[in-house]
Amino acid sequence: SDSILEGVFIKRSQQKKKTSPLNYKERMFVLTAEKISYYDYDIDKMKRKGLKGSVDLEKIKCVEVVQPEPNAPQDRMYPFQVIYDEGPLYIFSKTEDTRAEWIKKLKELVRFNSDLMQKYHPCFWVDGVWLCCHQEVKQAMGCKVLDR
Ligand code: 4IP
Ligand code: ZN
Repeated sequence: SDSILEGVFIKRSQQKKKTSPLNYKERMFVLTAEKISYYDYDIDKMKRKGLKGSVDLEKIKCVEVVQPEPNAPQDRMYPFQVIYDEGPLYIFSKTEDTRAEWIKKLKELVRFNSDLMQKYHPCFWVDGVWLCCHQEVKQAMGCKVLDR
């Protein structure tokens, strides 16, 4: 269906397997009423290439900002998280305005989802630990209450 928002962002690998690497890739993100998809992106041709992944909006439980990493590089200053059953998808915007626009639109689209989270983790999950609360289980209950 029609795209609502499109943008080029950096994403962190979701590390769906214990052996998955932690890396960052530039991807073209496309938001529709049904899902958020990300594609390989040809910078020179400014065109999207192959589909790399997608998340069905109905599976999303939370969309929030993330505290940037200490000493974050310039292109990873404005992270946000899309939480669904697989865990967090971390996306990095180059500007605060673009991040705010995406979060606002995503929240609108998922606001009637079942199982929206009451609590979330404001910091990253890195190397087997939540940097906010130091819990060592990826599925651990969030440590900060969401005020909706
Ligand atoms: C890949 O690393 C890419 O970062 C993938 O991102 C990512 O998939 C993989 O994580 C990770 O192993 P290599 O390219 O070095 O193999 P992309 O799909 O954007 O290329 P995700 O799930 O983040 O899309 P796992 O967890 O899927 O293995
Ligand atoms: Zn936490």
